[in-house]
Amino acid sequence: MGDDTLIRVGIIMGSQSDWSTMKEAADMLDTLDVPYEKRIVSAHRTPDRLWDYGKTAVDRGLQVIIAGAGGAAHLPGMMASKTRVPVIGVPVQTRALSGVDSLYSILQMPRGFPVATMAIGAAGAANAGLMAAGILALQDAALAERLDAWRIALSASIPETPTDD
Ligand code: RP5
Repeated sequence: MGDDTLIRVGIIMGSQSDWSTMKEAADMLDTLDVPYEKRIVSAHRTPDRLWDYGKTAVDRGLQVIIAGAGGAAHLPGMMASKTRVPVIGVPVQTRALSGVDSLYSILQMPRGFPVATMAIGAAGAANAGLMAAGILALQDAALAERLDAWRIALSASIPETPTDD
């Protein structure tokens, strides 16, 4: 995408190791022709980067932030504490606790600083892309049409009867 493309979605993640999951969100946004940026922003390893990202998010025109992390997954919640841009949290699946640790870390926010928490893993990341598109589509008729078409195509792809194989 060109430098003059308006980026309204930020995809952030705690580690390079989260990318294989978070790529599902990016792929969904690509499918719906929604420009985005992607960054590694760790709540624990790069706290200053997290702070700067949250502090500048509104002024840079971001309208949705998709944040994925695993384990002690503080990134989505900390980002929600730093910016009023809506944060969609993706619990990355972990080896030790299968992502339930990530889920609880992201989901149980205190009153006042919400994170819209998706399912654990790849489905959650893909849904985060769809959720971000749905939010932007409220103010973007062309995107709304693309999202409607995507949803209709998905429904049409589901067979009415099961087969043996
Ligand atoms: C979290 O720790 C990241 O979000 C990642 O899911 C997890 C493991 O990170 P690495 O040790 O693979 O860098 O901060």
